[in-house]
Amino acid sequence: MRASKRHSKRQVKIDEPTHLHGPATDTQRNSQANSTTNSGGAGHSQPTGVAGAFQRQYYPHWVIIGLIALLLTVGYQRWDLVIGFARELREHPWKFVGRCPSLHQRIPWGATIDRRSNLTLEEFRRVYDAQRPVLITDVLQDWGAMRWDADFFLSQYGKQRVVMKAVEGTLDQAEGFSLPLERFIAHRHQSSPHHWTYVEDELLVPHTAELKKDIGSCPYLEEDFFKLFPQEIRPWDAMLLWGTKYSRSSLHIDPYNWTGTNAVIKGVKQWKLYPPGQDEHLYILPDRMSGFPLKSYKYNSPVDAFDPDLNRYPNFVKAEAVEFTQYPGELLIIPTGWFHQAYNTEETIAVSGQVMNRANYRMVLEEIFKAGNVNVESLPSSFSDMAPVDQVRTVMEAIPQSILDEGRRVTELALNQVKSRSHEHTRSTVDV
Ligand SMILES: O=C(O)CCC(=O)C(=O)O
Repeated sequence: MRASKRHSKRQVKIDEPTHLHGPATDTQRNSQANSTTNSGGAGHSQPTGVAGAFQRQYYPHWVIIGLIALLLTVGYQRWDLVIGFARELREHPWKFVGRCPSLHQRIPWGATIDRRSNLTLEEFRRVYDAQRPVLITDVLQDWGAMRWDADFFLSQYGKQRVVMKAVEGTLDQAEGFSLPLERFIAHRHQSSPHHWTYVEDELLVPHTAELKKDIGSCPYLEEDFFKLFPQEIRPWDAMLLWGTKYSRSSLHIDPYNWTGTNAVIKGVKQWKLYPPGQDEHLYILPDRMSGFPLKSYKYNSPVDAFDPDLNRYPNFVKAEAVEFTQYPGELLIIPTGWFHQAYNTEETIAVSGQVMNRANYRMVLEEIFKAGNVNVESLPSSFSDMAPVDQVRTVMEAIPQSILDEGRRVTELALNQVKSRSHEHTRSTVDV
């Protein structure tokens, strides 16, 4: 639940699971997807019917494919070619998606994810950034974080308080706690399918210099416009995710609809990623806000994709996901607009982050506008002609002082909460 995370960044909102966040409602998410292709500046995107747009766009390709198949079978009796093509499409659907720009967001059944090494920045931007998820396999090896394990945390940071989610039953019964990390470590082997715990803490790593420096760089994520945000409202950028076997996030889109990253240090994660345009099958909880000082809609599904209650959520069977496993040393980059949920099949330590760059900044700004943080009318008329960085700077300058003040207050509160030893356990409900 990165949910609280990124924005929350400042508030150790124990009552709001840090990952559970989710990004936008149907129309909103759909509009994000739409704005990927929108040439207008932020604030000019059209928040309507992106799902329909995708369907309209991909339909002609299937007509063409069908005609070719008909020609080959009827005209030339080449069943072998047709069967070979169908097999290839089933086994390597990404290949076909990659060749059809309008299909980028529409994933055929059985699709899985590309694992890439030696990827150039140019190819990352052209093929993946804000379009398709990707697992990068050759970046984390240089990160100091790869040495992190239970002994390391226990000896160095056992007394530090962290935010943890605990479930007895189903995901929607999650409760939040703040407790010393050593208590989680001591009990981390005690889990079962309906009894598990998950440290989802966004403050420990960013506020501990030695841990922070263990988070290395990634050539594809260097451009990050979040660095232009005033400190008070800038999302924390390294959430510690340490879960027992069976632990999981909620099904959500990240705050501000940013591009998310997830680095697995130890353990194994299973993922379900839902391409945009399927909100109607995901039962997105409407009109929910993150609670961050820089407001953002929260796009969360109440469905646990790894244990769906189909009596309550029957349409969920229609949702198509890209499913895959992530191993230690792999960095996942999740495009803006994709609902996602992770499931730790064994005890797993990971770090998540986010990025706002040339590929997704319009969607992020759109979320900031939608949530009513900035008076869009007050932006200069030249706004949509400005370079991306200038647009971001201009919006940041338009953030009201009251939001910055609130950001400062909430940040201090969160840090004090983390430092406080007055309560061994602080408990509250987790809002999936
Ligand atoms: O690894 C996980 O639990 C999922 C994290 C996630 O989705 C997020 O931080 O947004």
